[in-house]
Amino acid sequence: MAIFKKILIANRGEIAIRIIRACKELGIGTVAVYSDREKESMHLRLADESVCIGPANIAASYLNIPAILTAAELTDAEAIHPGYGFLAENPQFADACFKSNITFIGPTTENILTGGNKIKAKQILKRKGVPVIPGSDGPIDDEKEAYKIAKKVGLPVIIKASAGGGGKGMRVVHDTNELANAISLARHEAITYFGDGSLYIEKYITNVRHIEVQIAADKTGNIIHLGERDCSIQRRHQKLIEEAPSPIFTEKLRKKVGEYAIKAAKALNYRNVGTIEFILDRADNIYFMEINTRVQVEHPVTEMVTGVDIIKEQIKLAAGYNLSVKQSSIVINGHSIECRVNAEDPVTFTPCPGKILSMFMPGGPGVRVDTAVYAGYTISPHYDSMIAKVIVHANNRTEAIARMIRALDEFQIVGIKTTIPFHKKVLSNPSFIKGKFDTGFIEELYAQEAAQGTGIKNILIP
Ligand code: MV4
Repeated sequence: MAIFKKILIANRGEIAIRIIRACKELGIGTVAVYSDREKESMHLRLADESVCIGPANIAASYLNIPAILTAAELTDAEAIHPGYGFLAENPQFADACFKSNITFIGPTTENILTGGNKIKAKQILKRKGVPVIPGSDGPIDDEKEAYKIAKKVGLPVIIKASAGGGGKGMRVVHDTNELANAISLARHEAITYFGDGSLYIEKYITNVRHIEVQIAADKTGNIIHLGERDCSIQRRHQKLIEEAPSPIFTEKLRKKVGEYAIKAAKALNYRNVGTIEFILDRADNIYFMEINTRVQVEHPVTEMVTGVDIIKEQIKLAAGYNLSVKQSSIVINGHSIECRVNAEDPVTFTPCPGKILSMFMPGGPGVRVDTAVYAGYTISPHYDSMIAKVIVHANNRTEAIARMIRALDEFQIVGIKTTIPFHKKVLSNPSFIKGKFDTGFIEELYAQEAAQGTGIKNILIP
């Protein structure tokens, strides 16, 4: 078996560059794709070749399956890495690659389909003994059925779209009077956004932490997990700070959740790299939530604490190699934190695209910056607002926090607003420092400050 000679990267920004870096270290040629208004993008300069796939409108370029397959055929690329977002979890794309005799660097089409069908995934895992949240065992047909389940599991409950995920198409219900309305609104949303109105209902668990486990599986069915990431610091389902390991995890809990993740991957006949998402309640109960069938934005924190290059491993697995590491040699070393720096107002989170006039990037011991921007680059409103990931690694969480504050202090960006002041504020918050937070932390912080009338603006802007 041989590694690929050439890979096309069907993405842009920092993740395209992250993939190009892995390819270069593996001796693989790279093809970048870009839209016609992106001639200044760094991923084009770093790749061996580049192909324009259409106009800036993402539907016509980064989501344009025929254009991307044509680019791969024209350049003789043997495989396509989709990165995250865009076509990464599109089963039609994975299937189209397969039919064009191009390797899709990711799991099987079947894995992607199951990951996108939350009802089916939950049913499979429940049968195999992975803990799931009490609720409907399949899709709910009407409010009568939903009412029965709400009575059984107790209020509040949550209505979720089977095709949803990442917080889209969900509705929390606190009173049975609201059930009928919530179902019809959720159904309408699910049909509009996902083209599938299937809904399910669960007990709504409050004050949860978002815990996800990185897994990797080879074609022989060997599966390993690389420990957990705690992604509870988020706002409106947009993750802002992630860390590994979780500050509240014990070795015992890690072992348990790791075993659930491996059990889940086995049950799904999973291949390549992926993430099993869980929620952890205040009593340390852990429940399966979703499967993410892609490499995630926050994968670097796991790389820092395990020493495993997840992208290189992903490419090698797609080429047919077996896992390069055994579970017994995975050790969690120190602590890693990632801050997503967005081109947004640090108070309102409104996107602020524009030109970076000058910039200085942090460095020094234990600091990694994954980015595609540079001084003189203009951030386009066509793409998402994440412009850099600052990742630190240190011996322990206290040192990692100090290192992140130091790195963000060094980071100079002139010309656009960024979320750096927001991150500095969270990193010095006593509850964050103690590791005492849940997915409601950011919203609560903002509500508190509004109530105190301190005006977060005055605190945030130095
Ligand atoms: C839940 C929940 C509480 N109870 N389900 C949000 C995104 C999707 N992955 C699942 N989500 C949740 N599902 C039950 N039954 C709370 C959330 C949730 C959440 C989960 C992970 C990270 C952030 C979150 C923020 C709000 C709600």
